[in-house]
Amino acid sequence: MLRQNLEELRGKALQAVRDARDAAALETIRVGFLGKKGELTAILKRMGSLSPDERPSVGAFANDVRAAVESALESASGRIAEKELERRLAEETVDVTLPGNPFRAGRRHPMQTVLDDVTKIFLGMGFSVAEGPEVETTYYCFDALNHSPDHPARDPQDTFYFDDETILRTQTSSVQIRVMEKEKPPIRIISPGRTYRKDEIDATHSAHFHQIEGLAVDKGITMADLKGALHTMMTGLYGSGVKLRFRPHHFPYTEPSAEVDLQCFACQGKGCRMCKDEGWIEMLGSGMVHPAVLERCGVDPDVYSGFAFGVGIERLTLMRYKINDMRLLYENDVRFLRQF
Ligand code: 2NL
Repeated sequence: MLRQNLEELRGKALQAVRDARDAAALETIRVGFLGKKGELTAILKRMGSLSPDERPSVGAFANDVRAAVESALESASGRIAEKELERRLAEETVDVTLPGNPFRAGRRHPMQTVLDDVTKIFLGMGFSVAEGPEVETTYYCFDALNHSPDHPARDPQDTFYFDDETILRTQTSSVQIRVMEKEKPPIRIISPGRTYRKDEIDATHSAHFHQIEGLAVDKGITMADLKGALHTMMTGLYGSGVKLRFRPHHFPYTEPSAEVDLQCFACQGKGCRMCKDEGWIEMLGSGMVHPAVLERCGVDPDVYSGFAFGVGIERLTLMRYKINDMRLLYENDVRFLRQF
């Protein structure tokens, strides 16, 4: 009777294993037949009703049945895993011969190229790069730079104010003031960065632009050092033939002050449309650091002197690549940027 039950159980279990299609179905079969509350256990519980001489052979047969079902489950599980793998391989095949998705590489912005070049040129002359905050106090932008209390640059019409003494910096001189306050000469730094002015936007103006200022303070610095440094910069950017002209000017923070013109590369100074018949193109402002500025930063003007300059990166870039509208530098149209 029990033997017959066991044979039926084996037949049912093996058939179920053959019909199983996935791992979950196999697990259900295992639990249903071999588990603690499974059919085999239920049959074994009835072994007590057998006579002692029947028990060993039925017990052995029960073990055979368990082993047969277990081995069937095991090989079925291998078969199902293999099928699953085959299915996934077929379904997830990658055709490595298909062309890839085209990847559009970007380009270094021409202003970044110019900044990198200028930086390299000045690093070569022993300068280092100093950076500072774009949100500045009126002290670092105006007072420390010797601007009189009624200087027009302080006008809220021209400068972005947050409150009476907090503004967006109008030039990166503020960075250099901070360095002079903290460090003792010799000082040789350039400070590149964003600057802000309330300008109407057109081909040559923007409300934010990029500047590089340079500062050298040491014993015995003269205007000859300024000329040499600027000549080295312009030669590095525009080639060995460049001619510079220093024209007297006025800034509150330098004395003497000079604006620096580059001889027009389009007409070699003869006068053309590019230079508006001037023969020269205005490039930057410069001068010898005003003694009052040195003094306010704790640098003794009787011992030290310094030169400084400020130049727009936009201007340098437009000239270098012969671009006629500054707005092109801000639009980030890749068709434009790809040319450089
Ligand atoms: C321009 C050109 C200039 C400076 C910037 C400077 C910085 C310190 C002291 C003295 Cl800490 N000068 N920078 C000098 C001359 C010109 O910028 O066109 N500015 C309106």
